[in-house]
This record gives sequence, structure tokens and C-alpha cells, in this order.
Amino acid sequence: MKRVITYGTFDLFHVGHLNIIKRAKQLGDYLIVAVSTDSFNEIKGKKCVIPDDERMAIVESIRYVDKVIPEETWEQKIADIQKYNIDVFVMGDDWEGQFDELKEYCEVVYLPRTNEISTTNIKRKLGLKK
Ligand code: C2G
Repeated sequence: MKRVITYGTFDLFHVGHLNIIKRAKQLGDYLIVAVSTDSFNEIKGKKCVIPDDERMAIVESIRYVDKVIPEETWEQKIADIQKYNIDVFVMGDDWEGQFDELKEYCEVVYLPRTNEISTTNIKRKLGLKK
């Protein structure tokens, strides 16, 4: 049983989020997705449109996702990897190199982002962002 984990905000869920979740699952048999809480997003400097309980419910309903946990701090990743016996840590390549310290604990994989779509662009189209 190869266990995979990935982290994100997943605000205004879109196909870029779906693609990384789908491809993360293809790297193993069991996928945990850690969804950033609203309070952690404040630390990240991200203002979400969709509240964390709804973002978690949406991610939880995706067929590739086996478990959702809250992401509350930058520092929880090592503890998560150990607690859930994670074999593979996955992030989009906009994070390339940012989590290489986790290679001590598990495989670290950066997957290409899906072009042309982002929560920021969606917010702009909705007039929520300049
Ligand atoms: N993503 C993608 N393609 C896009 C947009 C996002 O592959 N067009 C990926 C990102 O690379 C990330 C995941 O989808 O791996 C979630 O993206 P965000 O919700 O923007 O998450 P982020 O704010 O990057 O938070 O501790 C890690 C952070 O929680 C990551």
C-alpha cells in the first residue's frame, strides 16, 4: 500500500486542482489531501472565497481522495508523513525545490502545473481581484 500526500488551499476548485489530485493518486494506492484552513491561509497571506469546511467537503468528495486532513501550519508536514506512513509527498512544480528537506522522510515529487487556469484568474474573471 503506497501512501501519497499533497497539500493545498483548493479555493474555487478547478481542473488544475483536479489534475494534481488525480496524478498524485496515480503515484500510489492511498491519497491524503491536507487542505489549508482559513486561519492558515491568513498566515500564507491568502484570502479565500470558499470557507475551509466547504473546501474540505469538496476535496473529500473526489473519487481519488481517500482522506482529508486540515493543514494548519507550514511545519506539520514531517509529523504528517510520519503519522500517516507516507511514501510520496507531491506538490505542483510552482513549489519546485521548496520541500526538498522532506526527502529525508519520503519521496518528493513535483508535478507540472496545469496551464491557463488558477484561482487568481478565476477571481479576476469574477471581478474579485484586480
Ligand atoms: N495547481 C496546479 N495547477 C494549477 C493550480 C494549482 O497543479 N493551475 C496545484 C498547485 O501546484 C498545488 C495544488 O494545485 O500543488 C494546490 O494549489 P493551491 O490551492 O494554490 O495551494 P497552495 O496555495 O499552493 O498551497 O503547504 C503547501 C501549501 O498549502 C500549498
